[in-house]
Amino acid sequence: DALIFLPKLIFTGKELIGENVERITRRMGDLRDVFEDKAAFEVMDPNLIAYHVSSIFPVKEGTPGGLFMGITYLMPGKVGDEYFMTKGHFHSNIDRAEFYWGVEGEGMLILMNEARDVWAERMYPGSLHYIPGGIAHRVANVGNSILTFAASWPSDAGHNYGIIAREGFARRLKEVNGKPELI
Ligand code: PAN
Ligand code: ZN
Repeated sequence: DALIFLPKLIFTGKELIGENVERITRRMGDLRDVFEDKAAFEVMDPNLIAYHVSSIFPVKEGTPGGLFMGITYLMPGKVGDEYFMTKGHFHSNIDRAEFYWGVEGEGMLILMNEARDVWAERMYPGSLHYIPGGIAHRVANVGNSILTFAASWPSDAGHNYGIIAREGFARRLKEVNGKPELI
């Protein structure tokens, strides 16, 4: 827990904490739909932490024109031959874009358009990723240490997890001969 930095929001000269800053934790038990290997998943501790997200909300969710920012801390590990990864989502307002940038560790940003074409970008400290509107996004930790990345998205983007929970991504990132490969 000490590893997890909770940002402090400096907003027009005032320092705000509490209702404007939130930390959520996702455990293995929250990621039932994510992994393909159900047998490997079932033997894992459902309380094991997969990731934390510390988010900053300078304005109310849904406000047009504002921005949010969040820092995700994704643990290393695998379920079968798939790396620990985020749930992944389209934005509810599907045309809303987002920036992701790598802070520490090694990851792969997995992207899918509405036609279900899938591709991936390597994440590393200093990597910057522009995710256009209409693109579902998910991150896998392909290293042996915590993967930290930051994100900024419009305050009226919203999150649509349903499509990905039901249909997944059209390709899966797996470890093949010790290396990540989209299959
Ligand atoms: C990110 C993600 C964060 C966790 O802040 O919400 O990395 O991933 P899931 O939300 O898919 O579980 C973002 O994309 N915000 O829009
Ligand atoms: Zn997003």
